Amino acid sequence: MKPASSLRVFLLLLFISPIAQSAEIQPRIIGGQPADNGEWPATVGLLTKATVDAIVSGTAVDANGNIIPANQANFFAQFCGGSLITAKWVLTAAHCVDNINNPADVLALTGATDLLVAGTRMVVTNIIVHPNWNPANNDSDIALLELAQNATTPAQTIPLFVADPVVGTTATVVGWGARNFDNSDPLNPISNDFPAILEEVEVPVVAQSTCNAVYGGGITNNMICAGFSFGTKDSCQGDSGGPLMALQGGLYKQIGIVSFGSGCALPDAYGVYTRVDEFSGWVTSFTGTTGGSSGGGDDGGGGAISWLLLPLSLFVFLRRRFRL
Ligand code: 4AZ
Repeated sequence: MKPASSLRVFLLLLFISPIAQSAEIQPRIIGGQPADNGEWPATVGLLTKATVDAIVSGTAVDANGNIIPANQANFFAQFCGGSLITAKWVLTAAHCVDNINNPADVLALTGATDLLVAGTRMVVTNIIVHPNWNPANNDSDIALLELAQNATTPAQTIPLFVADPVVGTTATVVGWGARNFDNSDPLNPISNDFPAILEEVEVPVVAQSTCNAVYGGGITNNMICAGFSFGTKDSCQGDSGGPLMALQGGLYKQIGIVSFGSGCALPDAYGVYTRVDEFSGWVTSFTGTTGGSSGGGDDGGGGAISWLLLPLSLFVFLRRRFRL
């Protein structure tokens, strides 16, 4: 549940050392793989602005006293995920932003797949945490961030599911979160293996009763679980706030928001997500839409980028479909 940015300080050492280069063969995130460039264009990275500023201004040094290059700012500042549901509104988890008093302290990175290469850092003007967010049981783990400007190409919006997804639906979760979880080291289960390139993994939607059986009845109607009884594929720390998505009518729509879990990718402990269709009324009250290219409100820009990206989406879809 804790943002991962502090762990990245340790990662820094690994990242710059020659050992880190040979560690490139490390297993990919909890059962996933790197996304193709531009494959999940609605995905947002939440950045700690102070970290970005320090690195960009050339005043941040690593443990050896070397100045951290500016192109690593997004990588070290990223602490959570999110998704663009209109060009102006980012959906994320309440637990990602409930401790941020000033929206100016966070930036929303749009249009990025590789944190070291591209993306646009957007100013956040407003953080709206759901009034029913309950950190004690993780209920209503949902928040909206308003951007100062509309996100533009190559960023794209994603619509929300407005009805419960069918159990067994194959869903994809993406994020820049931890790629390893080592339960044999309970004091330090999260390795410092964070990717620069967005990772993706497919997990099936799990029945509420199945999930409640392993979480002792703690799964509310505002939550949805995904994963395998035997674990192996999951979201993890740093992925929080990011989208769980599935195809509906040939379009990817968002089912859930990465929220919590008992560890990551462990047997009998599914990933738990905020069930976004329970919040369509709340979302619409701010954004005027449940996202994507339809609807009103601030969505004009979102629609425009969606149309512009149609050929790219088609290309990516065909590549994925036929493994070109
Ligand atoms: C976390 O700590 C976290 N396996 C996020 C997702 C999951 C577990 C932990 C799901 O932010």
